[in-house]
Amino acid sequence: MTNLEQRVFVAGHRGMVGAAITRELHRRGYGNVVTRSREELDLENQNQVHRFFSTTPVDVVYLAAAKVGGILANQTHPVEFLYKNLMIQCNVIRAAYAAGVRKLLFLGSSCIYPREAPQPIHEDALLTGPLESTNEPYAIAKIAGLKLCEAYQRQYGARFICAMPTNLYGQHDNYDLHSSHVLPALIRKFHEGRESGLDSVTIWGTGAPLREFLYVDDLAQACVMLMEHPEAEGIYNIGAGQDISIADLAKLVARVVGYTGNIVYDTSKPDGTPRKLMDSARVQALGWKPEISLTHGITLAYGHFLRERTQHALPVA
Ligand code: GFB
Repeated sequence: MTNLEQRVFVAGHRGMVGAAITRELHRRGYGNVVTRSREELDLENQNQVHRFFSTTPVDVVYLAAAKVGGILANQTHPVEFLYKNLMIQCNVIRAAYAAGVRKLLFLGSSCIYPREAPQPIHEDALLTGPLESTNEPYAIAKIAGLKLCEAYQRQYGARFICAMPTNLYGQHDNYDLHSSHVLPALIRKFHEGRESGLDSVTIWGTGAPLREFLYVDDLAQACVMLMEHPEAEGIYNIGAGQDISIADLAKLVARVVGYTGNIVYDTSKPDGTPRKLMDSARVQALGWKPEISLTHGITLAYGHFLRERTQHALPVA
């Protein structure tokens, strides 16, 4: 069977990452991509997940379904970030293996690495020190998922590999200011600041933390490449290779959006980890590299924001 003939299940196809992977699969000519909405299949429900895999032929799984959110959502809903992610990944990984799936990609996050990990962060830094407290429950769930994949590989020889992306943004991002990540939040805040003629827009923390941002379509290309590559195994960091301070990011987003007022810092909000730049040499050695620059990516994301805003009125902040 060729790659393009494989029956591919993308779990979480309505989320930003799952949607980008689904687009990338279609772009490459995959003809048998299986998706299920949350209403059709509740991935937190073990019985439903087992029934799905025992009745639906699947060769390959992309596990992009997850409870995700920005720094404040992580801090205020630790139960959901820990519990939901553990349930989804345990159900999908176990049922997929039981049904004969031998190739799976598990999506994690750069926050699995220790807060003080040497920069750029290599895959070997995993479990070498304490985690950042604002997202520890989410990180622990993702580390558990990664270890479950490693265990299936070690015990049963399954090709369950793990992609650990840096901070992502792009089409179908979450623009709800209570739960979003920084980049979509800045797009929305500066857009609304410009529209309303505000003198100042408030952003969180000190502006000093450094973050690395990758456009989600670049991630999707890396994911499909990893699943097609005959030698890919283990954990792969997937990042853009450069970081930027939140203060400089804010200036860049304001410029793309056309906001010219002041930027004010609310230092009662958390900064989170001081820096998390990833070493992505492992995935690059297999032939992947990011193609979308930060400025171009923000321009693309702003275009999607404007379209998504017109199509489905965004909730008021
Ligand atoms: O993207 P973000 O929420 O998450 O925040 P993390 C990154 C930085 O941007 C923090 C600052 O220093 C925030 O204080 N920031 C400034 C803002 N203004 C805003 C704003 O309006 N909204 C938001 N959200 N941030 C997340 C983890 O960490 O990264 C997740 O909590 C996940 O678990 C994700 O790993 C990739 O980068 O700090």
